[in-house]
Order: sequence, then structure tokens, then C-alpha cells
Amino acid sequence: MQKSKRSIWMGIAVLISLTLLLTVHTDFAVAAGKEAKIGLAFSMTGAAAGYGSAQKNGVQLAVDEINTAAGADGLKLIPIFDDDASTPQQGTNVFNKFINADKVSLIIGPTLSNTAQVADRIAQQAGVPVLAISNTAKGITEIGDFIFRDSLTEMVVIPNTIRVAKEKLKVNKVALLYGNDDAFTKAGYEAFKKALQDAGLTILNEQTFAKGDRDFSPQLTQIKSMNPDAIVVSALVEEASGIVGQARKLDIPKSVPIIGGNGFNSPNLMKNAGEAAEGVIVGAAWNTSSASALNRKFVEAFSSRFGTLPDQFAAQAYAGVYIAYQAISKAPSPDDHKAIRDALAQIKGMNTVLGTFSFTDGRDADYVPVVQVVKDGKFVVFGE
Ligand code: 1QQ
Repeated sequence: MQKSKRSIWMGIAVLISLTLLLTVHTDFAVAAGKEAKIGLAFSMTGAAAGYGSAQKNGVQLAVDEINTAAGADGLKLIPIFDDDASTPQQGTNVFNKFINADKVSLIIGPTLSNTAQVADRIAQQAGVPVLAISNTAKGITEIGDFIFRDSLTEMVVIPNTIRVAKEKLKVNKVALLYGNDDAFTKAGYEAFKKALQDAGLTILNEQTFAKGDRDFSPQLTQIKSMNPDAIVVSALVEEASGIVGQARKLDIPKSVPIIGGNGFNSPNLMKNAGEAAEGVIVGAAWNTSSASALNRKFVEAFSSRFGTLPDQFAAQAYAGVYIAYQAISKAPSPDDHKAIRDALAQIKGMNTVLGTFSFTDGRDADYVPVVQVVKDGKFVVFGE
């Protein structure tokens, strides 16, 4: 009797231990296997190639930090990079591959609004979340509820730029020069025009150019003859550099500053235009000197890894990966696109290198812009 009671208890104990062992083991197996693929569509070639490499570096740094911190059991990111070639056609091909072949949790990119305008529709239709990190034209997040961005729009940044320029430089009458064949340069032009009018400035003259143009002397000669206080330019960095260099060659003096939009926020401006870039004013979403501990750590880690200071595009890319990771971690599974979307929409007051970051109800970025000026070959803060 005693003996059989003991063996029953022993049997129960063995069963309990086995169950425990199995449970622990299964939990471990699931957690250790968790990985999320993220698709990164950046311009490595074409008109926007000046931005893509900075974005890639920003992403790489954030992914490596996140994967190291995740340890053996945490959620890991698998980045899949592809070149959107600065065109809507190639951007669409890359999005299709990310969605149908790679089966990514989320897409970051593409670099240009001009590409996003077309490619984002594919992701919206498939219900795959997109986080733009450099699209600033209006109308991008309006494509649908799966489209988000951490880049401030030109509609937010430019009125601030014009206010600071007016206050500090006493600018009253300006000439406008913009690219009329690109979603971003056109949106920037519209934002400048509205901000200038709202601030009571006079627009003396408007001139246009196209992507790939090299000679801006006809437009600049016209502008020079009108004697503006400043030249306001909406351009991608290749054309922006040409315009800045040629304006000074045509003897438009440095006392007539050039004020640029988001396309100017690349160190390629100084690399291409050299000395002529000194004094250029540009509205931005971030500056290297931003004093938060998180930003200082980022600038240090980026500089020591890549041998160059990060620019705004690298900072937005780096912040974008952390924002995406937070949302993917909250979802029950990395395949649950709807849950990732919902978690993105919840992000409010997050500490990022861009500052305290929130999404607006319209899935746009909400944080504080700055105005930069080129000084000794670097972007420094001009005003806020
Ligand atoms: C856009 C931009 C460009 C300058 C990104 C590189 O702001 O296309 O929206």
C-alpha cells in the first residue's frame, strides 16, 4: 500500500517536471528564433544618390546596435537593402520584391517623394507598413493608413526657415528658383511661395529648371538683374550645388544669401560647391550639435565607424530603425502587418536622435525643426 502510494506521487512529480521542461524549452525555441526582415529602398544611383549612402550607414549602425542589445533571445532585425535608382519605376520593382518575395515586416524608404508617390501605393494595397525617412513633399502619408514618415515636411520646415531668415537677415524681396519635374522640388516651391506670402515678402521673379540641368546662368542672370535680397531655391543636391556655385561665379554677392529646402541638407553641397556654399541657409530636421545624450552617442558612434559626421539623412534613417523596431516588437508576430501599423500609430513622445518624437494623427512627424547655415564647410545652427 505504502509503496504504491509512493510510486503514484513519483509518477506525478515526473509528469510535472516533464511538462515544465517542455514549456520552458518551447518558449525558448520561439523567442530565440524571432527575426524581422525590414526592406530598405534607398537611392544608391541616379539623381538622389547623394542621400542614399548616408541613409544606408544610418540604418546599418542602428540595426547593429539593436541586434547586439537584443542578445540571444531578443527580436533581431534582418535588413534587406535595395537601390530604388531614384526612379518611381525601380522603386516600384523594389517594393514588389520586398512585399512578395522577401515578405518583409515593414519597408523603410524610398529616398525621394517622387518615387514614394508611386511605390507607396503598392505597399498600401498590400497592407505592408512603410516608414519614410526623407520624404518631405505633401501628399505622401495621405496615400493611406499604412504610410508613415519620420521626416518633417517642407510645409512644416519652410515657414520656420523664412521667419528666421526675415528676422536675422532683414530679407524683404526674393527671387525663386525651383525644379519643375520632381514631386519634392515642386512641393518645396509651393511651401516657399506660401511661406513668403504669409510672411509679407515680395517675390520678384520665378525661374525653373529640370533634373540633370548643368547650366543655370540664364535663370541666375535674370535673377541678378532684379536685385533680390535673397535667392530661394528648391532643388536636389546636384542641381543645388550647381546653382550655388554659378550664382557666385556670376558675381551675385555673398550679401545676397541663398536659402534652400531639404535637398540642400547633404554635405555634398559643400563638397561640390566648395567656398561658394559658405553662408547658404537651409531649413532642417536635425543638426549635428543637438545636445541630447542620445544624439551625442549617435554622432560619436557614426563618426568612429564611418569616418565622417552623420548628416540629417543619416540621423533620420537611424531614428527610423529604432521607431520601426519599437513597433515590430509590440506586434504579436513580425508577420502581423496590421499590428505593426497600429503600434506605429501609437508612438508618442519617443526619445530619438531627432528629439522627442511623435506621429501626428495623419502619420506625419512631429518634432522641432532648425535652421542651419554653412560655416567653414559645415552645417551649424543659424536659428530655431
Ligand atoms: C523628398 C526630399 C528629398 C530631398 C529627399 C532626399 O525631401 O524627395 O521628399
